[in-house]
Amino acid sequence: MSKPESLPPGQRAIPNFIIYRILGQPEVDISSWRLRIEGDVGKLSTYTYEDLLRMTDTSYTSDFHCVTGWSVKNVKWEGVSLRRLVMEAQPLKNVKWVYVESLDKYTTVVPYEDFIDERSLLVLRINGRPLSLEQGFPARIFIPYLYGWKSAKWVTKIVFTREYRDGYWEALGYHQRGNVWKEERFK
Ligand SMILES: Nc1nc2c(c(=O)[nH]1)N[C@H]1C(S)=C(S)[C@@H](COP(=O)(O)O)O[C@H]1N2
Ligand SMILES: [Mo]
Repeated sequence: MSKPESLPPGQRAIPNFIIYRILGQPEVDISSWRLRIEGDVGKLSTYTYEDLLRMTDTSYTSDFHCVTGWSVKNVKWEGVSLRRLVMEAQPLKNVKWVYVESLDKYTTVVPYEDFIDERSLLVLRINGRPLSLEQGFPARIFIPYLYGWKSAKWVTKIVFTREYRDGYWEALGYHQRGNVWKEERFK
């Protein structure tokens, strides 16, 4: 383990997030918004924002790292443990990848074993407040040791699969996993 104050290789700290919305800012209607769990699972499930708020079970402070080289230190993240959502869905034994889709059509892919890491989170609140619209309201993914492009904002769908499929940045050459400590920036 590295010292708590140290950053991963090739990263520098900046005070605030740089907001990215490569496919534009989607409009969110919270009454019709749903999170759907699909693919190779025993149980398809759908959650409303209210459901997820009630399921909030995790809160911790961790740094955020964008592959372009900036990091924001000591961000407080709160939300629902992804492992818990996964266990409710009962994925089939041979699932290897998790494909995430967002309201703006952004997509990304995460190895199943990282998705079920105990720190992996469906984030509902940052720094003590509900996610802002620009930071992914109502929900975004956060996996502390993967680069920020895996942290899909405005998430609507989580799909468990056996077969690897590129998401938006992976199709442009970015890494299948994206571990920040191993500098897995490109394929
Ligand atoms: N839907 C969506 N999610 C996204 C992105 C995006 O453009 N659209 N950009 C990704 C990238 S590259 C990074 S570094 C982070 C940035 O998070 P922020 O906008 O909260 O700073 O969001 C990630 N999630
Ligand atoms: Mo990024």
